[in-house]
Amino acid sequence: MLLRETRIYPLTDVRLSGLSHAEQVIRLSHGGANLIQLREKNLTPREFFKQAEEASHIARQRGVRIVINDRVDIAVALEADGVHLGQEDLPPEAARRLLGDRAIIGVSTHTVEQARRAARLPVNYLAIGPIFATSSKSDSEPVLGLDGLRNVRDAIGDFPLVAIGGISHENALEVFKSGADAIAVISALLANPNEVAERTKRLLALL
Ligand code: TZP
Ligand code: MG
Repeated sequence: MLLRETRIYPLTDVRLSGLSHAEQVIRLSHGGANLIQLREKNLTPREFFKQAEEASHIARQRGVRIVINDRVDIAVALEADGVHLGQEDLPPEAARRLLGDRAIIGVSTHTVEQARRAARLPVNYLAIGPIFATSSKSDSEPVLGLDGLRNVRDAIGDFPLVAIGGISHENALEVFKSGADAIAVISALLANPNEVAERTKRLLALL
């Protein structure tokens, strides 16, 4: 199963970290991350493609899997391991046709109902969030809290579930206890570029 050996699922953020996608992959993988999502909301598609290409080469050398946020075209062009889709991105069925059976496809959900629906789609995991308040996503939906996370877990049985939004070293364990299989994180790992590997290592050691 996809998340069996993955507890933490870092997302890259060039603005917050001040680092290229490749440099973030290097530091996160030094800390022990084995599944990383390249997320880019500001660069041009061409610039993102170039950075994602470099990051993918490095990831491959290190045995790290790469999931591309939003851009199925870039995932196809790079033969990336997968793609992560929001509620307004390409439908997962279409992404599956483009990427094939072996690709990792994940989908963002924000309510129990969305999660229930997503669990019937051809996807490998659901992300649910934001669990807590976050400043890493400008248009984020209402927070679910740990109760909301538990409700989602109850609604989807053992479908692979990634929790996201405001997850830190302080609350990560609670998030797992409330039903997450893995946690997706940005600021807890990337807020200080000099501490990325160390924070990643420390987070993994807690879980
Ligand atoms: N989707 C829901 S919350 C979020 C995304 C991309 C941002 C998570 O960032 P952080 O810094 O870990 O709260
Ligand atoms: Mg999206």
